Amino acid sequence: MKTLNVGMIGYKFMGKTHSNAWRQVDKFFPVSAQPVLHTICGRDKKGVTAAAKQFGWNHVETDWRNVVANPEIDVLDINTANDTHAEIAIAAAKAGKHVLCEKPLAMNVREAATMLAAVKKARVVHMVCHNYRRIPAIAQARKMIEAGDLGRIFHYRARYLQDWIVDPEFPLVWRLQSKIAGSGAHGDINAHIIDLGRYLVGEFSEVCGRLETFVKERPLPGSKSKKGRVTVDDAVITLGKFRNGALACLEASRVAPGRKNHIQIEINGSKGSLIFDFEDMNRLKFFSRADGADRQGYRDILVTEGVHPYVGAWWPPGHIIGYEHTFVHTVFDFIQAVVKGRSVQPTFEDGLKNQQVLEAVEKSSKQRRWIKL
Ligand code: SOE
Repeated sequence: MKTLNVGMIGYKFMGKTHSNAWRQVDKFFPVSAQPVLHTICGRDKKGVTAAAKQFGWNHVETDWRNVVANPEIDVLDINTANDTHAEIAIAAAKAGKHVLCEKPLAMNVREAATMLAAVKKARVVHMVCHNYRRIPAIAQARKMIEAGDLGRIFHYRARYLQDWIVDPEFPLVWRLQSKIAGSGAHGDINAHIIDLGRYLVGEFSEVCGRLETFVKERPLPGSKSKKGRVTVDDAVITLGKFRNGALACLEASRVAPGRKNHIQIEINGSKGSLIFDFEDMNRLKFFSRADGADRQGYRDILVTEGVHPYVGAWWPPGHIIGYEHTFVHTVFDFIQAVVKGRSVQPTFEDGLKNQQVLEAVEKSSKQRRWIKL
């Protein structure tokens, strides 16, 4: 197996989770095939140098263009703010690099389409980091749905709630500025449960939604007295219909006190139901109507057996894994795709489809009506 040199742009929160993943993924490969942490890039020399030391990157850059131009680098991992994804990914594709990009893929549908065209033209491997797909319990849920264990799907119910901006004094960071982030809770976390809906149930055919900004002004970063306008949503609700007829009900918020990173999913079908709760992410609850009437009830599947997706590479049964492993699985699948020359989902095409749903919900919110996809 060829050894790949990895370049990474961005070193803050997502950069940390990805750096950690690139380090830990060696567990999946023989020493000779382990990816090399070649270069990490960030605008602040001091910060990025410290990150390189901490995570074991060999080189440091402060201009992403130098990483893209470096012929030694095979794959690029983009963890920057949303408004730079397109420019970097397109340049990387043109330079023949395989690209893994954080979500949301782009600022809007037009940008996502341009990115998809660029990676297709360059024939490079492209993947969006919707890491929650790679929770073993979620991958197991998909296996069970595909196997028909739930029968015909009627409902996809998903909530993604956080509370980190509930304090009105929380500053106007980039994630709260539409010019940089595109949207708020919508693109940041609703995008994840939209992706999981597409992964587990299928394509959306229609949506209706409402975005809301409760805190309209916030202190500018570094200033107590000056305030700026919040230009993204704090929360969003979405109703939807899938092409296969199932109904969707989604809720995403960053102002839900007590909810730190709460993701709950319930899927109901003609034969049974599945429930997933991220705070108990090694478990899947399954109700089967095929069970005898005298013993019906939700059963707990502890998704830690060697037969479950991804779990074999980790610990013995019952030894649970966590959030960081979802990124390890993501970079593992990405590397496998690069080495084997095949594609890996979610591709930029999935990123584009996600963006189409996001945009349709925004349109629906503005126009107060259902929007067809
Ligand atoms: C911030 O809201 C954030 O880091 C998201 O950007 C991630 O995608 C999510 O996993 C956790 O929260």
